[in-house]
Amino acid sequence: MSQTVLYGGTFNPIHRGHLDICVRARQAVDARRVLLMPAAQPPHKSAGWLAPDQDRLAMCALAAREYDLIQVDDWEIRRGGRSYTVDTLGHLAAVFPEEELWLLIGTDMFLTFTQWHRWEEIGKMASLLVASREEGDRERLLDQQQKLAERGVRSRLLQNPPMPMSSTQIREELRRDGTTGKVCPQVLDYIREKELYLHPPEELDYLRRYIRPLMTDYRYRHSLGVEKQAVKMARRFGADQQKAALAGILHDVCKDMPKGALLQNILESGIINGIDFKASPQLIHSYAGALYLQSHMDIHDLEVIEAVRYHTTARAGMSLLETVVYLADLTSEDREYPDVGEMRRLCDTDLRKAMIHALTHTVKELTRKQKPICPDTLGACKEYGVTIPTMNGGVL
Ligand code: DGI
Ligand code: FE
Ligand code: FE
Repeated sequence: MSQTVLYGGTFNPIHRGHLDICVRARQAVDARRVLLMPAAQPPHKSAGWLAPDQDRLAMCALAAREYDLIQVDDWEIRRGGRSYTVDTLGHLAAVFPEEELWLLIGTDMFLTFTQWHRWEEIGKMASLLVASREEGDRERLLDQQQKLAERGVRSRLLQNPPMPMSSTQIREELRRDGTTGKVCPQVLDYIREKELYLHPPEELDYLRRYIRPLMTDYRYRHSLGVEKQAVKMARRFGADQQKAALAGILHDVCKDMPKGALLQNILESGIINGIDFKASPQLIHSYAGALYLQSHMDIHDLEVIEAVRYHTTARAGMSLLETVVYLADLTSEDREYPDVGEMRRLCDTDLRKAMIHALTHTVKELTRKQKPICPDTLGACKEYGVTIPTMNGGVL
């Protein structure tokens, strides 16, 4: 039987230490391949930037180019949400039925292995290969190895020198110095070309460049239009202009991303919103966008996050910023519909009338298309006294 090693992580970014461990793992078990499996974004807050999935994949591929044995696998990223190791191994067992599988993990993971989701099954599907981070933990590792062996989990400890680098430190170094020696040159080139990790999240000029490759030409133009309109309205009605710009640029950041993975993130985030996203897939991007700001972009300002979350549906009790972003989305310069002129005029003069006009139009459209109206939109309608027509022409 030949040997395959699975090495998962966020690889944010992949660095020389990761590659060194791959080589050692390969040597230790004479593996045919090491599979680098970048993890999808977990749907919760992160500290610092998490580079877009496609960039983390691309950096792994660039780093792996130098090594015949390393292959990059995008399975977890395509799937989205949190991937349990037991599922990933199940997938690999199906793809490589003839292979003996090894799971490459660090010390911390090894010491807490029995807290992992369905760890016994993991132990049946793969043996553990343990790379230690620090010196002096050998005894504890041997002890754990013994305990796990008694419970049927095989493991092997790598003889590796301590790994004196972490992706967190590398990101800090990049922000501070604009460079680092801890990633390979082709990865560094990529980071600098894409300006990953280099900017603080409130730098508007950078954010405009950041969203560009994540969306279509049309969506990009629209996003800049919404930014402009949101800032104009914020100035007029006394909302925070910086926050309006942020939310405006980013409100559709997830609009052109694959919906399956986005939905997976929403479902796992624990947000209860009473929306049937399968029936209303056009609502996914705003909820997913709010999560994305927190998980990828180091943005934790709740006002901005809520403005993104409710930009499609509105809700009862909207803040001024939420109202501005919701209306700016409907009146940016790229929008064309018969009474857009009237909507723009109301957005210049009277937010309340503008909301009534917008909600009336939305519920009419949704009713005509026989689409469900979500609870938040109903809440906003109730607050503004907008009646809901029913299919047969009456009101709800
Ligand atoms: O993302 P944009 O195209 O810029 O605009 P948006 O985020 O406002 O999305 C507009 C879509 O969302 C449009 O197709 C109408 C739909 N929508 C808004 N409120 C509701 C809704 N769809 C359903 N099913 N239920 C709602 O309450
Ligand atoms: Fe939108
Ligand atoms: Fe939009």
